[in-house]
Amino acid sequence: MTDTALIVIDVQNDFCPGGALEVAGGDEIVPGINALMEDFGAVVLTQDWHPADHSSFADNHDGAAEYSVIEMPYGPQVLWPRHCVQGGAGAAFHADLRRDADLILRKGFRRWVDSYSAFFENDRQTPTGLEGYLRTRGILKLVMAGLATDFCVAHSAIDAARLGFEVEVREALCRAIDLDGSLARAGAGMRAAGVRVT
Ligand code: VGL
Ligand code: ZN
Repeated sequence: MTDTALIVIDVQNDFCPGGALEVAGGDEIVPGINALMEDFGAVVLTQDWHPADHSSFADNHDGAAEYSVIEMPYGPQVLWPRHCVQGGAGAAFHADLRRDADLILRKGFRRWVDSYSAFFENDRQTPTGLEGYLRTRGILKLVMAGLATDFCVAHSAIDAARLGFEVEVREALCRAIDLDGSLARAGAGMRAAGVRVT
């Protein structure tokens, strides 16, 4: 499968049980993802990577509640608990995740814009560079797994499908946050974009 890349989304300590933004069962997907890494022409790990003053953190907005939604210039933005701070233990990959990937792509490092997708920041316009990397490697198809299904996985999958990649999301190797129906919306959005959810 030299034309197919595995994209492993945000399998980091803060998204695993005990982390700052823990996703139920987030650690359970690690062995399956490790086993999957054998079969691909390229393996990419993404890493949510925020500066301490990042605008997606509720505690950087006076009096704002965690999980409330504010209007940013680029649209609505959930205010998250502080998570995946650059260089911190929470931003590190789960200890058992294989690191022998071809590329580690960091995202969410600009203070004023969050980045759920591995391809574009939340303004939907600023590219991360991943598209160019994959195309110059001859990649046409993507398989995705990781955390969280309804945020970073779904946004990455939908953007990739829009860019013309053939995209499959391995649902059993993802876990969701499920905030106010976000998982159902993400599933519908992925299917509408032509993503195969298997
Ligand atoms: C994520 C919320 C905030 C994710 C990242 O990886 O799905 N969710 N930052
Ligand atoms: Zn984040």
